[in-house]
Amino acid sequence: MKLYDSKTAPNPRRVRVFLAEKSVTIPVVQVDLNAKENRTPEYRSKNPLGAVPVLELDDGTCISESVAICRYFEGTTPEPPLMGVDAKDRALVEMWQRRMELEIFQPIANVFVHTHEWFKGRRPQVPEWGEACRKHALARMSWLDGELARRPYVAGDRFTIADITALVGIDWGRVTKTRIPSECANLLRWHELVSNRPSARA
Ligand SMILES: N[C@@H](CCC(=O)N[C@@H](CS)C(=O)NCC(=O)O)C(=O)O
Repeated sequence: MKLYDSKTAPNPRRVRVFLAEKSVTIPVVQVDLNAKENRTPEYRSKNPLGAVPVLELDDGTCISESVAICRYFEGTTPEPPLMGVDAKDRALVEMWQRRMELEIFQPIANVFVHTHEWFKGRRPQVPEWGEACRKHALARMSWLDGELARRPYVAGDRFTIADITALVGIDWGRVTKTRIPSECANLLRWHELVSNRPSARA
């Protein structure tokens, strides 16, 4: 099997952090997004949407979508569990993972897509929408700060995929100066905690 990755891109980093937590290493193929290697017919035959990451299995099956790839490895390498341990816990981790994706990661992605030079000529840009998403992301960070007053990690007492999604999204925000507000002491404490895990360097 191999992972189609792009070293500086946030979505593949979610998978790399997940794999590092599981101590799983697999062959990696770097896809150069600047050179539009992800737009070639060959790459699109693996993911018609032309995005990284993609996990290609030995039988040729291609799995894209970061969380779907993580789900595969949660099944093949259950320890340590990163997506919940029983029915209730799995549902709660999924709830928090989706909240982190929809309310933190995606708005921060939208700031980048709609305001950053890199996407000029690649996607239609609506800078006003980018700024609205920045406001939304900052408001959601304040909300998350309140949640983290009650527990160490996003979904409870244990590090999970919800922390990975939030960490990668928040780190991505640096590129567009969408940073954790200084008054968010709990979120800053959490960010330091998860950034100090060896997996955060993946
Ligand atoms: N929903 C997908 C998003 C994948 C995605 O948007 N990947 C970005 C890199 S972070 C990409 O390949 N962008 C290249 C492009 O849009 O040209 C996932 O969860 O993996």
